[in-house]
Amino acid sequence: MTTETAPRHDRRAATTAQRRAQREQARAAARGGSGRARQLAFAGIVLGVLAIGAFLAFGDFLNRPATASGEINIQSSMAGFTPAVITVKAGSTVTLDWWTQDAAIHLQNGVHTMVAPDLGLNEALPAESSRTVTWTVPNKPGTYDVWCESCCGGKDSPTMHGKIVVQPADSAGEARGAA
Ligand SMILES: [Cu+2]
Repeated sequence: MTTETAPRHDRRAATTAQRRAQREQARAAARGGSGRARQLAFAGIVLGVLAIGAFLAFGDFLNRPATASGEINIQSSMAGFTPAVITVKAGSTVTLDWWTQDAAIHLQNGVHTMVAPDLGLNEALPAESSRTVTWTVPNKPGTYDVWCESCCGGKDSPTMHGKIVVQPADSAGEARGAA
């Protein structure tokens, strides 16, 4: 009799120990799981930071050429050129997206013009129209007057005057970067 109770007690003790071990294992597995979740969360944060950094770097890269080359939208009206100041890079080829809503009756010869003799610009824009002017900027850094000769008082009118800033060929990006 006593020989049988002892093993039964041992078995019960063994079962209790097994259950305890299983619980420990389960707990360890749960800890391991949350550890992996933390690692994933950390990796996600790292990727997010990298993505934001890349976006900022790329966004800045996109902004740079917009001021100095490529396509520039310009409106002519009785109020003048909008924008009144454009900035371009010496030696670059620029597309001027030039448009007006003014009717022919208001315009001498039915056109606005864009004249900047020092920069090789002498273009006409018919009333209520748009056109593109492909212009290769001379390699002459500086600030130049541009005006409309056909109306609004011509060259002597302060209204129909704009400025074209020609930046040295390779300084624009650095200047922006330093600012
Ligand atoms: Cu004009």
